[in-house]
Amino acid sequence: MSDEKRLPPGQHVTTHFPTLHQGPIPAFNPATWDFRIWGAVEESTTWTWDDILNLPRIKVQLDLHCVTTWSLLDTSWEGISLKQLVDEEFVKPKPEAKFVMQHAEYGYTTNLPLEVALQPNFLIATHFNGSPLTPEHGYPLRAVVGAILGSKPMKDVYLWKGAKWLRGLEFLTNDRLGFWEANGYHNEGDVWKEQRFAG
Ligand SMILES: Nc1nc2c(c(=O)[nH]1)N[C@H]1C(S)=C(S)[C@@H](COP(=O)(O)O)O[C@H]1N2
Ligand SMILES: [Mo]
Repeated sequence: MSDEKRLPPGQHVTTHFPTLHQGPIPAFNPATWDFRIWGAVEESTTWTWDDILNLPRIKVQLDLHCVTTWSLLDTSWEGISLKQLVDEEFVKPKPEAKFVMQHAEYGYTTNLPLEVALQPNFLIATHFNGSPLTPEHGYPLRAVVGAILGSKPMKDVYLWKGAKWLRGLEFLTNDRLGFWEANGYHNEGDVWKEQRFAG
């Protein structure tokens, strides 16, 4: 596929990986860090960092599209697939669970339909391009969402819908707005429809 076709409307290719976030970069202490799963699930769970390291892992290649118009192509990620966690019953959403809220350090949140978070282009990542995440890109754990080159059609959303310094997932029966979604960004954020800002 030509780069042109890979590039959603209004985007341009960048070759470095910019960093974008509100507030400071949090410190990581594996002794106190935890990861919570709660809300519309059969059992709430709290995982330690060791528990996270023992979950099944996959690799995925993504084109990242930031709402501020840069796109970074062919990025390699390694981490945990939410779909796999659900399929293998590490996480059991209730039938009425329809949305997922990502909760990160310092209160950053972002919401997605559960069906999007279960796609192969959504990953709970520990590694970027073969190395552990750097602090500014979300170490130790972040969600990342992008486009998979040549995949079957699926929803591709802007990168703000992947929370860095992720600390938990809350399953929701009704949609709620995350940080940017409540501050003027589009709730769906489809990169091909250029859903940058709320109407
Ligand atoms: N915790 C947290 N995650 C966040 C943000 C943030 O402010 N805090 N910013 C989002 C936005 S707007 C973007 S574009 C991406 C940027 O990821 P990067 O800094 O790794 O490029 O992180 C997203 N995840
Ligand atoms: Mo962003």
